[in-house]
Amino acid sequence: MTLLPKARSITATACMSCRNPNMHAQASTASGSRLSFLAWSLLIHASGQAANNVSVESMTVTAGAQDVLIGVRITNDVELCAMVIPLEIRAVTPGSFINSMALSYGGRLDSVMTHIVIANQFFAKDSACQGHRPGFGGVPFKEIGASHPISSSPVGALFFRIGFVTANLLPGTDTTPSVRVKVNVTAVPGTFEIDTACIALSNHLIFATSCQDQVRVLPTFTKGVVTIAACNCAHHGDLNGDDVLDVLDLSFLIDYVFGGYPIPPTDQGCPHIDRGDVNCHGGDDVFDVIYLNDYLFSSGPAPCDPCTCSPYPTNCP
Ligand SMILES: [Ca+2]
Ligand SMILES: [Ca+2]
Repeated sequence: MTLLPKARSITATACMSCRNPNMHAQASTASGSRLSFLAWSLLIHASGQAANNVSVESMTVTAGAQDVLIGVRITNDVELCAMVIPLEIRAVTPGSFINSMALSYGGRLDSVMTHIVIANQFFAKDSACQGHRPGFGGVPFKEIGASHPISSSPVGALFFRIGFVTANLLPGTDTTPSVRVKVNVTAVPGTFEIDTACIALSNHLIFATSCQDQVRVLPTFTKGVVTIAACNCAHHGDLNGDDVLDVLDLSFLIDYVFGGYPIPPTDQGCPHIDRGDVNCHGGDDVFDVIYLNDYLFSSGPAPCDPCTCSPYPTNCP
């Protein structure tokens, strides 16, 4: 489902008279003016290339319809008046589904940015960077979400291009992510990458060092690889960890719900959820005590499997 309005493209216009901020970026219709960066003279600032980098975090997450925050670190050894960072979020394993995304920023950018301009597009297939078709959106907000299930093709993709409107960004590197990509993944294991492989050089990374003189740096890029590990909540309800569901687990749960201690264990492969939420309604409370009691003594249903929720806990069997 598309959450963004009709197709737009980012247009970034250099401010010809000011130093800070030097660039205005605005969304315009796809039929309107093209990215003015394309018209800039390509003056590569060779001395700064090695220390200018955009690096996307790699990580392993557990499947199960959860939000994953992926850091995008920006390093610049020159003062920047503007930048454009296109990101392609591509499933490289069939079935490694991503069902929504959002972008936000922080760190050094908080003090120099006013908003993000985002335009995104998606591929039907991208095994050879083919099937690229215009997408949707171009909305200036600090955080914005886009939802498009990329499960309909063997290798799906979603393309994000982000334009930044900044005051000058002084040289430095972020110790905290300067941009976050928030991804909601479903319960299907696999791998996806955040890359620029399918993005044409004409729309590639740009660090602009002088907007007035149209000087830009082409920073290096480090892609991020996100592995989605299988969801495993097989130990749900076994609060004392002895691989048996019995009255001792009920006693454990009662102690926690009414006494606050000991805290039930949480399994690494079972995201966000400890073993005590046996009814999958979110959290541990008296209803879980009743539920587990009914299972043990009144032929009630077995503890739920949170891996079957999409998402947990609002849509569980
Ligand atoms: Ca047990
Ligand atoms: Ca519960």
